[in-house]
Amino acid sequence: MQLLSDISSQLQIGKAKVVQELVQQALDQQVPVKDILEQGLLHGMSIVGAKFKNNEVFVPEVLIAARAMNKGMELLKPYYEQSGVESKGRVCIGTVQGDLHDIGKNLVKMMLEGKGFEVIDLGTDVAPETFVQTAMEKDCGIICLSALLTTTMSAMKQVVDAAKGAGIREKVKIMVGGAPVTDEFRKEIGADAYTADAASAAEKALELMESLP
Ligand code: B1M
Repeated sequence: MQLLSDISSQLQIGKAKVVQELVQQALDQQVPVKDILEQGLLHGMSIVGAKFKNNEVFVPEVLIAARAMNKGMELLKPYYEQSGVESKGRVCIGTVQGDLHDIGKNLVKMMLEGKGFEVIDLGTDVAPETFVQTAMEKDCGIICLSALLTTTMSAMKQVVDAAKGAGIREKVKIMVGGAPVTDEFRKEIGADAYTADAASAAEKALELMESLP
């Protein structure tokens, strides 16, 4: 569909305002929200990612594309929200220490909110102690961790260890995700769940919440 491919190509050149306008047009034309996200925004971002890898574009271009992606996502957010849904519980989410990538984390947050969770967003570059302290103070049933760099994945284990150290490991579930993360890695570090995408993360969170003591 031309409109979706326009969203993708305008995102790739970082035209945040145009992306927002096109997303709004697509919504007005009743294009399914899932298609706008996957065939428009995520498609554009994956092309930027491939070009970044091949040194065809650099950090500034990626940053402006990411800003356009986040702007587009803002308009989709209300469509994932459910009104009048009873709270499914509280979770905290963040990108681990040393890591500034937040698009995937924001998507997971949006999907969790869509399922009725109350989400505390700690942002990016979050210290292990901050996750644990927040979970304790705000009574979060799940800590959600995102990492996009192979060099920052190890910070996920630090969160698991910090939760053990604080004596809350039995009371809180820990979910991990992000492009370099795998289920094997999840097992290795002793986290409770791994999912490959944001929609499955929200589904998994519902299951985990039900299994809490
Ligand atoms: Co960065 N970067 N980046 N970057 N960047 C990657 C990740 C990289 C793969 C690009 C590449 O070289 N091929 C590479 C990592 C290589 C590696 O570690 N193996 C890389 C690098 C090297 C870097 C820098 C080191 C570059 C530099 O400075 N030389 C630097 C690091 C900065 C830092 O974090 N300390 C850097 C910087 C940046 C920008 C700031 C420019 C920008 C981030 C802007 C922002 O996020 N606001 C950026 C971007 C945008 C990317 C790429 C192009 C796109 C990432 C993205 O947003 N994808 C990325 C290349 C790529 O992925 N192809 C790349 C879309 C997003 C929806 O996907 O986050 O994977 P993702 O989320 C998915 C799933 O993973 C899952 O759900 C989402 C889908 O539904 N998911 C979860 C995510 N979290 C989850 C949590 C869950 C469950 C599922 O449960 C809790």
